[in-house]
Amino acid sequence: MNMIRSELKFRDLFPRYATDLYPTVNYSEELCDTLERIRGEIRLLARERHALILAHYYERPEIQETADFVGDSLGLGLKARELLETRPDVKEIWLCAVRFMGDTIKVILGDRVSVFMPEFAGCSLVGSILGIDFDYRTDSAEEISRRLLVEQPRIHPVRKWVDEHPDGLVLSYMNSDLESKALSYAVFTSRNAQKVLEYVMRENPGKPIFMLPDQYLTELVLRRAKIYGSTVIRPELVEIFPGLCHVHKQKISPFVLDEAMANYPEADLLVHPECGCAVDCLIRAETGQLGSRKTFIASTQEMIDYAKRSDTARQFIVATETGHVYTLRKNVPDKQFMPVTPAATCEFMKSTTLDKLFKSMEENNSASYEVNVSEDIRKRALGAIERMLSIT
Ligand code: CIZ
Ligand code: SF4
Repeated sequence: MNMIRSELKFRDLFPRYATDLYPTVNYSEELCDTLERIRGEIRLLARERHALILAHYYERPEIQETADFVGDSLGLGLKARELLETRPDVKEIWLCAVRFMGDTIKVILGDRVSVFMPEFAGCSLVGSILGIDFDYRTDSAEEISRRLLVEQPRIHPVRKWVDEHPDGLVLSYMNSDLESKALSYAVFTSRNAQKVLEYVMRENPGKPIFMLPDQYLTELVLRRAKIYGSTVIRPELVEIFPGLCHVHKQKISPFVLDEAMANYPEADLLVHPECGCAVDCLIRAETGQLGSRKTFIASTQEMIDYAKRSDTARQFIVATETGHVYTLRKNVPDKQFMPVTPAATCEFMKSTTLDKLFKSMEENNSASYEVNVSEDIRKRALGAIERMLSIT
């Protein structure tokens, strides 16, 4: 999605759309004006550097309002590919997202465009793959992100699976380390997980498949295939990796969703498949346990499209990372969006601040912010990423 930067001033936007989502930030008029001034400086730097700023939907509101393009991970990948063909003037991409999305963009762009990130932020799903345990109550996001960049398992679990299943195919989520993508047949995101799995099973009948890392997302795709009688997806051939996102699993449990439903008895539900409550929600919706409440379990981009076109519901409970609630409110201003809980924030996505973006772009030598990918792994990962982009 091309989110157009708002004409409204930050002081008119953030107190209205963001205050309840960021209880620790006081979006006072003074702070809004300061952020707006920094945005102005960043826009000047972007022009000087022939740079485009891309951001994920889970980023802070001020980052979303500074970027040239805001999207989900698939949208960001497609945007990168489009730039290759249409914007020879662009020399740099500054990406505000998690590192694993940055790797993917770099693989797509190769040497043509330099990719920078103000923060090499991690993701708990990648920690699940690499078998690195964290305590999110005590370990800082910076420390976890740093460990995810340097620590490697002695034997990569995907390599082990590939060695044990010579005819098997790996499908890895966008939020996976680059080695997993390099060992994969195709990458997928929450927007196209079902489509990619269907495509792969149709093209490779009977082959075992390893789908990683988010357990709930995979379970949801398989459960849906059973409920709706898919003639292509054969769940018995799919091995589920037991990875989980700590935000969606721990902070958005069935209990948390029930509490939000009690508070908003009329609201429909927008639920992300990574949530701890997603499969439960699908079953309850299918068996009529949610009454007249409509339930839409989908990716961030699909939530926006659905909320825009829905002509019955006026109120939605949003079960995903809180950054996206801002995006929904901003894009669909005639409807009301409530976070399932304001606690569902991802410290990795939030570790990119406007100040960090400004300081990293301002430095003469931005090399320490550059995303570098060796040519060997780039070549190995490109096929799986391109396959996903071509299926979509
Ligand atoms: O694919 C993405 O960008 C993520 C992480 C979530 C979503 O549903 O879009
Ligand atoms: Fe990773 Fe979860 Fe944060 Fe998304 S919300 S970036 S899956 S830790």
